[in-house]
Amino acid sequence: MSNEPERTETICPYCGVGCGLALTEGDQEGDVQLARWNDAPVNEGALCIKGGAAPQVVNHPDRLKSPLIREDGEFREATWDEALSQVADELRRIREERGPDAVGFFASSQVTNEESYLVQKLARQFGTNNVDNCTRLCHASTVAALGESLGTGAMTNSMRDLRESADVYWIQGANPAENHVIAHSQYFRKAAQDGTFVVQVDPHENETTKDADLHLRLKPGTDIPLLNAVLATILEEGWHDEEFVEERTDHFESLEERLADFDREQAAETAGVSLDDIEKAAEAYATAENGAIFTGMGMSQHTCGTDNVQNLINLALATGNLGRPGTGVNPLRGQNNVQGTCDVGALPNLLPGYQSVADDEARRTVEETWGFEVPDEPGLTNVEITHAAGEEIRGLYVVGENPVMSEPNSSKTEAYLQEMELLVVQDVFMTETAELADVILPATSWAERGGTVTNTDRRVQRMRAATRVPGNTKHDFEILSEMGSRLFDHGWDFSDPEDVFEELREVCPIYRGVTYDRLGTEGVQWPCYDEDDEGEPYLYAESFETENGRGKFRAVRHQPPAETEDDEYPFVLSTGRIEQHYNSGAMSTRSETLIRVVPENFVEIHPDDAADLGVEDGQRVVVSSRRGEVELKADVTDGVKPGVIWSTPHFPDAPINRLTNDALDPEAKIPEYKAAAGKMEVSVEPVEK
Ligand SMILES: Nc1nc2c(c(=O)[nH]1)N[C@H]1C(S)=C(S)[C@@H](COP(=O)(O)OP(=O)(O)OC[C@H]3O[C@@H](n4cnc5c(=O)[nH]c(N)nc54)[C@H](O)[C@@H]3O)O[C@H]1N2
Ligand SMILES: Nc1nc2c(c(=O)[nH]1)N[C@H]1C(S)=C(S)[C@@H](COP(=O)(O)OP(=O)(O)OC[C@H]3O[C@@H](n4cnc5c(=O)[nH]c(N)nc54)[C@H](O)[C@@H]3O)O[C@H]1N2
Ligand code: SF4
Ligand SMILES: [Mo]
Repeated sequence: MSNEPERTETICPYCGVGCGLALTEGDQEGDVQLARWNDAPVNEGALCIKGGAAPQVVNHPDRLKSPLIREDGEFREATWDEALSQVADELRRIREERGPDAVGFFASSQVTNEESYLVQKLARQFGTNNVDNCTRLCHASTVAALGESLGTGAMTNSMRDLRESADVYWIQGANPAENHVIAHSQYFRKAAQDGTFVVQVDPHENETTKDADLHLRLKPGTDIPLLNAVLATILEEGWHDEEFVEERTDHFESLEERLADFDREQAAETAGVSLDDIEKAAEAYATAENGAIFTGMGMSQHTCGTDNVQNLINLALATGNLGRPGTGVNPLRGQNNVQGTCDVGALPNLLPGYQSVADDEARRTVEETWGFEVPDEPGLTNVEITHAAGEEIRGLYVVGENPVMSEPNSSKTEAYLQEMELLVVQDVFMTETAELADVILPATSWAERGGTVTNTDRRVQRMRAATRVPGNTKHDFEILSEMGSRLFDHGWDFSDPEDVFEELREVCPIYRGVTYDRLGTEGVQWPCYDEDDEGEPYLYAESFETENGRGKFRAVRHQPPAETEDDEYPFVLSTGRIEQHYNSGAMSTRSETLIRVVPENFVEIHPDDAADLGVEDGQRVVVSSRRGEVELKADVTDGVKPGVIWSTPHFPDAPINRLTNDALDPEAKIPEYKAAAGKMEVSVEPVEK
């Protein structure tokens, strides 16, 4: 290593696995090349195609290089002083005219803990709890259910113990082989090869299916009846763990009552899965020594998302599969720092460390450090903020999110954002959202700044700057500090990210024992309450983090999606991810490698349905819903269930969110991306292959 002094170890900017990689600076300023970091704690040098291609987007010609201000409908370059002053003046004007709750703030899961911490501090010092992040579109329902029933909205276990100690994996609505590629290849697939029995509950056939010993291909949106049939089987056979239920849980009777006389045949039929397979899956999980549950967007992104995840918690509690290595309920978190962005309080109802804004004592302790009063009413969520544009909400400050592409029913999102009196976008690229902004603040990218990020198994790790792309950009940390200093007379005098982290530790109990020095190369897994605390690879060994320390059952019942198929829109339209692209495509579609491998969006349809419609593989089709239409390439495959059509949110030139439904889960306010009613029609000539 000593002969490569310029090697900088940092963390991949894409997904929440948190793989370490190294960068070296190229001949030209701003260019970086990939180098291996073979003892990186999570991945030991292995990277997926996205991680390997990540350096390509650092010095991309599309990078924003100067602050921009909209004047007479056109953007013009501005100085930082002009741009920051304009934003601060407008924010103040809106607050004077309509109060602080007329402004919303979106924090980013693509920036560091320190930076998202500053976004939520900016919002709260401004006087509002209207601050949220992409987790609302992602695992909001999971965080809500886990928080309520177990106490903490995070993975209960870690990749390492899940690889070493689990006898059964129950993977429902998650596709780790494509979306958490290195967690899968380095940990979960190895376990499967060594004999861990894999149950997959997913309508779709995908890379994860290659490991599945049993694949329950349910109809989208029928997870509750399927799991109720699993639970009813377990209770009937006496496979539940009575001792665990008695000693560590409350409200088991709610489950017994709901499942007494439960019609399992009917539930299996609703789900479109054989009862025999359901019973086999129930037996495998309930009789295993250690069973681990994985959950993802297929569960969370429904109007019944919170209840979906609650039913998985019911399953783990009933069988005593919590509090040991190789067990638990494990949401694989999405973006590189979505876990951290939630941990540091960029949420409308929660302060740093998941303390409720309504909790007087928690508010008092943070107020002491911050020196200002925090509002005690939860704020609006991000989709609620967008939808209140021009009415309750007049200004929006977006850091590192692309809601025009990522929120549901996006033609409406675009129209709403145009109603804002002030739209500020702080990003690295001119995104579809930035196009609508009044002021654009150009940030440095992942390879150009330092700080900490927290991965899916709660591991806080350091990111480090390897280069600086030429141009007039600033770190998110600097932009936010300068904005804070313009708006407020105290609390924004930070010299560097570590300075911010020191303040974060004071107000965030689960991070209190973490210091930059302690992070070293291994990082630290929270909760870490003091400097002698080594952190926790798995949670709840002794008790849960609920008020009385006991886990909570809550029985749930089937609720169909908000919009179901009918004569006019006969398909279930579902959306999800592919290995080679990432979220709104802002970064991945700018990577030469990734766009070469998968150049455009597509829609999957089952061969029987394609034959009925006269659609051939590769043909251009128009897919539509009650909200809009998009032209796509048809991919005829039996990987998709009959009656379902499936596409991705990754491509700006074929934005599937024009079609998705903006109905929300009533509790977690997450949109139903996984089920809408759609139709398909043949469009123009077949495309060249
Ligand atoms: N390659 C890649 N990796 C990524 C991302 C990316 O864009 N690309 N994004 C990151 C982010 S932000 C996130 S949140 C994670 C998400 O990672 P995942 O949770 O794996 O995300 P999805 O692919 O959206 O959906 C997961 C699975 O849910 C299934 N599903 C759909 N509807 C239902 C249903 O009703 N019931 C059940 N049981 N299953 C259903 C889908 O078929 C799919 O296999 O990935 C992260 N990693
Ligand atoms: N149909 C459908 N829609 C979905 C989903 C789905 O499954 N189906 N999934 C949902 C989920 S799980 C998620 S998480 C959301 C994601 O939604 P978004 O968070 O809106 O999408 P991203 O593309 O990840 O946007 C990240 C933005 O951050 C910018 N960025 C990158 N690095 C930096 C940086 O260092 N500083 C700053 N300031 N900006 C930076 C990127 O350029 C990009 O514009 O999409 C949701 N939308
Ligand atoms: S698995 Fe995730 S963190 Fe690891 S290299 Fe791939 S995208 Fe990056
Ligand atoms: Mo996500």
